[in-house]
Amino acid sequence: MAIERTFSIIKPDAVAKNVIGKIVSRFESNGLKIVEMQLKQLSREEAEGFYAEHKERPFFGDLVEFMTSGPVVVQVLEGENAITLNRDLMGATNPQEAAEGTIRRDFAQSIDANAVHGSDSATSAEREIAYFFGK
Ligand code: RTP
Ligand code: MG
Repeated sequence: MAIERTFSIIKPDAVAKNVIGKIVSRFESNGLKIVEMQLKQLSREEAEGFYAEHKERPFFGDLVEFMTSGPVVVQVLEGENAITLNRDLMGATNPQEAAEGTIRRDFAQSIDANAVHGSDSATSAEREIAYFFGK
């Protein structure tokens, strides 16, 4: 299995709840290494550009509003099968549908405030890492 990199965001709800450490612990104890990390306030332009694929969706405005409502942690995770492993650790987009033991089940309250973002493919990971951290 190849070593991969994926992009992750700890969203404003989880930062506000003081669970950055608990979420990072989930990554580390499952074999993912933090290779880049920054606490930052996203601007509207940064959030809109990041979620450009959802521009036409009805929830886009709320999503951008939420992602700029407070600081986030942007990070790059590295490990075997990192992209799929991170998605598995996160759980379903809607925390009510997320499996037991997943980050969203344990720390998220709603489909909007759902604690974490993770790249959904190798192509997305490459774009998202470059978007925040350059090459
Ligand atoms: P993410 O991109 O944040 O990792 O989440 P995801 O892949 O699980 O979900 P995605 O379909 O990419 O949607 C991005 C974010 O938009 C919000 N969303 N709201 N109200 C809705 O129906 C709805 N659908 C999606 C969620 O916060 C989701 O994480
Ligand atoms: Mg997504």
